[in-house]
Amino acid sequence: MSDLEREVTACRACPRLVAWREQVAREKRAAFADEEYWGRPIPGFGDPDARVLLLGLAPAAHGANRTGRVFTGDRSGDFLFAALHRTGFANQPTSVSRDDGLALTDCWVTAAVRCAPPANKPTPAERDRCLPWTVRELELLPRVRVVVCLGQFGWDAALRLRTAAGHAPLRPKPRFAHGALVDADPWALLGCFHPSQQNTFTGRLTPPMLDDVLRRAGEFVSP
Ligand code: DU
Ligand code: SF4
Repeated sequence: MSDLEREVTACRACPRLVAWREQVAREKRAAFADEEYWGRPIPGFGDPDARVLLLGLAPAAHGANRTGRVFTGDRSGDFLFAALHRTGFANQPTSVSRDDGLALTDCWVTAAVRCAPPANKPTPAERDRCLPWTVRELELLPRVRVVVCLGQFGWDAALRLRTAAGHAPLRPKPRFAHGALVDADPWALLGCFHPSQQNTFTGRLTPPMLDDVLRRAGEFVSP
């Protein structure tokens, strides 16, 4: 575990989220009653040499908050890791626990808020409090050249991340859209609908659509 990982997983800065992540970890969901929940902040995961960064919203209560790995253990993650495998970024199509052998190549996955929020909705204060962790994470990922922003929240988080890291605001403010690509220094933004069930069950985001975005990210960094 890196120093940053050690520090972030000990963070207790947001009282509401600390209470929620720990309550969920105590009460559990019946299907996971035998499991020890992680119940702490979730560090990012992947290849430290990654040129592609995937930026999500926040851990799911019974997904990453249970397993301790970003996007791991829920349907959004199942959808995402299958796509990462099809497009060559992951060595296996599933991610089920912190020690399941998953390895990513040229890709790092993280979330803008690191603790599971009630109703998947962090407050603006919680969102802003967590941002410096991602700024520091980016400092440890010097090769990142494109950020795949999952949903409007991921897109806005990426814009905040830029300014928090000392880069000038982009004018006019780029608007989120699925497939929107905004090249900028030091990294581009690439918009993608979030692989949440409300998008994947309704067909708003299909596997080919997600594959296409991930392939474009790969082509962007290796033209
Ligand atoms: O709160 P806001 O004005 O929507 O800005 C959010 C975020 O987006 C801020 O960190 C700067 C960035 N941003 C930008 O890049 N370009 C703009 O024109 C306005 C805001
Ligand atoms: Fe700390 Fe982020 Fe969790 Fe808030 S959401 S307690 S800042 S890790």
